Amino acid sequence: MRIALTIAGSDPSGGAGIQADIKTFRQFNIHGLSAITAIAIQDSKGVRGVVDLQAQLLEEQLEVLFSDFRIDAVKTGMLYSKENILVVERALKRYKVGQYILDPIIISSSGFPLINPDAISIIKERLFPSATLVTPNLKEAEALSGLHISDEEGLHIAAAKIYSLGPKGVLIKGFKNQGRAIDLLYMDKKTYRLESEWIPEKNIHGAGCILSAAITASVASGKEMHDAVEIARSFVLDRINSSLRPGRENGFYYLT
Ligand code: PXL
Repeated sequence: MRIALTIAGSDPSGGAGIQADIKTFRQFNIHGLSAITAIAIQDSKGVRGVVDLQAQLLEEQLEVLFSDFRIDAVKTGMLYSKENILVVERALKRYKVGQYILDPIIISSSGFPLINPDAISIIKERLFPSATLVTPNLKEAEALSGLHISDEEGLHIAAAKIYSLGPKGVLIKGFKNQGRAIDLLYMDKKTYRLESEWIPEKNIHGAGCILSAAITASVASGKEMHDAVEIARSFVLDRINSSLRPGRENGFYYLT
């Protein structure tokens, strides 16, 4: 049995975070473990608040999980605090994690901050060098690189700058060009331009979490990174096409 661990926040509305990761792992026949970093207060209209847990609580969750299970891949989502980041850094080193997918969660689709501002430089410094893949969306890539991305050239420059922080690969998601969605995968000194249809008019919640969870599940089951990214992209595209609005009115679309 292949096993993946997500270290992330709880989204009680069931669209992103831990809940989305576990559902996605299941869809890839992977046994999912989870360690909770923070709890978002949210419904289908967006995040209303976030409360982070004590870092010691995270440390204890990780200690028992790593001591019992042979974990094939780890994913981090919302870590929120500097203290949580330092706990994850220690665990990754102590338990020699081979495959680590880092989704650098900074802000929710509804615009709510999902990391303490003082923790952004810490995550870059302490966790990026251990990551097999970092998966920022366009806004996160701008925040991490300090660059404004306005064209595909800018996308390449931002990817190279994030790569220089030490991860083995960088996937920047969601650049829009002439009605197409362009993702850029930068690894092994190569860039791969991944193109698909842009699905307009839908405000979607959780797609980023599900993409990185699907990549994590695929590498946990033994896929190479490039193949894992391709598989995860088509999985998410398919789920976006069948997404639904579970809330009462005018809320986000969720990937079912
Ligand atoms: O989609 C980013 C995200 C990640 N993790 C949690 C969230 C959200 C967005 O709402 O709530 C827990």
